[in-house]
Amino acid sequence: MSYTLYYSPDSANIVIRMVLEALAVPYQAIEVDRTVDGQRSPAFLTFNPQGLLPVLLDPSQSAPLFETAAILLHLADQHAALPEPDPQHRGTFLKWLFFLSNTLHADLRVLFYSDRYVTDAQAIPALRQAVHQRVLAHLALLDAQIAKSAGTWLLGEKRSVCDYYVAACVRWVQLYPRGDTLSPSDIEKFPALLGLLRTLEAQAEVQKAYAAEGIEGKVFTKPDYPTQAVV
Ligand SMILES: N[C@@H](CCC(=O)N[C@@H](CS)C(=O)NCC(=O)O)C(=O)O
Repeated sequence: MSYTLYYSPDSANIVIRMVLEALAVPYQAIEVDRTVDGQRSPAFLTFNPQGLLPVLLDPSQSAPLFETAAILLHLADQHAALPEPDPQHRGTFLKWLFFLSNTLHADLRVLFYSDRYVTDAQAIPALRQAVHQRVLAHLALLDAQIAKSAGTWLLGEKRSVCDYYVAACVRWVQLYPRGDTLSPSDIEKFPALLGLLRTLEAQAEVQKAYAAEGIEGKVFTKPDYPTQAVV
């Protein structure tokens, strides 16, 4: 059995790719261009009617998977890993995964696609300023949770799909939208979160996943743009 991941460099697919690498499961990756010929093509819309990346094909499933958190939850469950099943801590896993998806990541989309959230482009700088404050508040919550839960991973001693998701979000908010981002010094205000990012960016699966999308170096704490255009 082999998964198929549809991707564009540094898009949300990178979270799934890191997890596939961490699980050491076979997968093929198919690049999709970010235009009407790619992501908005009739063929791609049959995979995800929203026209968004990522999409994962799992031969065991009746339909393609979309939505980053849904794919992460599916992979964690299918492989009984990241985190290993633990009924007592299932609720903690779910609540942070959903927080990342419907609060942090959703706010990042307002930053990246601001023109879709205003009727007057002049409103964009103020909107982004407000969303940056929200994102900083979200990062403070995550920092406190990491510090509380033994200081390494979001859920405590066990690494989970949530850690890869957090790290990618923190990377993106330092890079996108170009010219209007948080800076590494903003992230340094959150020592436990910074520790997680440093630990994670040194992991082989993370370096392998990013290298496959043309991205190298300290991908979370000193992020740089991929060689190809994104977002
Ligand atoms: N809620 C979606 C958001 C995914 C998302 O924002 N994907 C971006 C790439 S990082 C995308 O496809 N953007 C194109 C668009 O919004 O038109 C998820 O969690 O998968």
